[in-house]
Order: sequence, then C-alpha cells, then structure tokens
Amino acid sequence: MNHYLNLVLLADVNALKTDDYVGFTFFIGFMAMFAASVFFFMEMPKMEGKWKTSVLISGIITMIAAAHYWYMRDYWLANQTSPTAFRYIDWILTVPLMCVEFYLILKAFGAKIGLLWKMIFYSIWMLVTGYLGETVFRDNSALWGAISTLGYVGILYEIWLGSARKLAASSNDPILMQAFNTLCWFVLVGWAIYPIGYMAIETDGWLSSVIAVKNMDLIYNIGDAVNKIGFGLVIYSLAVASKDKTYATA
Ligand SMILES: *C/C=C(C)/C=C/C=C(C)/C=C/C1=C(C)CCCC1(C)C
Repeated sequence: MNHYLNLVLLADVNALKTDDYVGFTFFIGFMAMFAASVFFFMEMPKMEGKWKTSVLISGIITMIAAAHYWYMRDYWLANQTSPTAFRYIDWILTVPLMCVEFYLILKAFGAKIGLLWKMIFYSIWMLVTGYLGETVFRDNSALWGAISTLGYVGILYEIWLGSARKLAASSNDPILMQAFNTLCWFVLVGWAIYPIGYMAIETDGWLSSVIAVKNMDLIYNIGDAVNKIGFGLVIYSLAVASKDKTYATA
C-alpha cells in the first residue's frame, strides 16, 4: 500500500517538469481562479442590493474557470497538448456570463434584455466558429478565425459605439462610467490576447516565427487570468464605490 502510494505521488511530482512553463501556468491559473472565487463569494454578502448579484457572478465566472483549470492541468500533464475541449467548454459558459455583467450594470439605466441576447449571440458565434477552426477545420483555421472575429467585433461595436455605450453615457454617473470604460478596455485589449494565441496554431501563419505552437496555451492562460479575475475586480470595485455612495439600491 505504502509502496503504491509512493509511486502515485512520485508520478504526480515527476509529471510537472521544471522547464514546463506552460504547465506552470495551468497550476497557477487554477489556484488564482480558486482564490479569486473564495474572495468574491466572501465579499458578496457585504455588498448592497443589486451589487450582490454582480459580485456573485464574478465569483461564478472564476469558479467555473477553476473547475476547468483543474481538469486542464491534468490533461496537460498527461498529454502535453492543448486541452481544447475543456478550454472552449469553459469559455462558452464564462464569456456569456461576462455579457451578463455588462447587462446588469446597465439595467438600472434602461438596458433591455435584447441587448443581453445580442451580446450572448455574438459570443457564441465567436466561440463556436473559433472551436471549429481549432479542431474540425484546422486546415482552414485562418478563415474560421476571421469568421470568429466577426462575433468579437460585434461585441466591441455594442460596448464602444452601440446601445450599451449610449446607456452608460446616459447614466450621468461618473463611477459607473469609469468602471464601464475599464471593462470596455478589458474587452478591447485583454480579449485581443486570444486571437493572438489562436494565430500560434498556424504552422506557417503570421506569428509562427515569433510564437511556437505550444505557447498558445501559455497565452490563453495569461489571458484568462487577466480577464476573468481583472474583470471581476472591476465589478467588485464598482460595487464597493457605489455602496459608499449609497445610491446602490436604485
Ligand atoms: C474567460 C474567457 C474569455 C474572456 C475568452 C475570450 C475569448 C475570445 C475573445 C476569443 C476570440 C477568438 C477570436 C476573436 C478569433 C480566433 C478564435 C478565438 C475564439 C480565439
């Protein structure tokens, strides 16, 4: 029994090589998502009114990611290849929830449910076509990447120029406007990390001389940590700032 346990433990320890930097980020990613979830869940009850829901969703986003990173870590150790299915299952749940966060903060200023559905449609379009480009139609990954980018552009349009932006501007609320702007920058700059990672899969693509294929996961892992935890912290700060101003229950 002891002997068996030793073998199991040794196998686990040996599986993460000292120079497996992509593997490191899967482990760090899991722990960071887990810790962030604990933080958001513990802080949630201290928030006021509608902000409880927003902070709760921040925690659910990082919790869903923590669960998938748990699996992706092991998958990477065992296979040293991309855990593409887990990755996209995670995204198809978490990205629409990030759209819900936008909707919730704009709801008090007249956001209609149609805006939420539109943004969810764009994100599902973006992720399903991206998945097809990484898997079934990998030979045509550039084309599928371009089709996917249309969904991304749709989201960018809504928040930077479209109705979401107009609602935020009409709020006349500097704290909300500032948080909304920060979230928009996350989507413009933070989310742009993903198409860059995607371009690493093309062996003779634009980035192949700069980024090796195996680094795609490194890039995705950094993107996830920045975007899921950072996004959640912006919502959290908005909730705290609004609580201090006591208009939160409006
Ligand atoms: C928490 C996970 C997030 C915020 C994931 C975001 C993912 C994207 C913005 C992915 C975008 C892609 C393109 C714009 C084109 C190439 C294919 C994708 C799916 C990587």
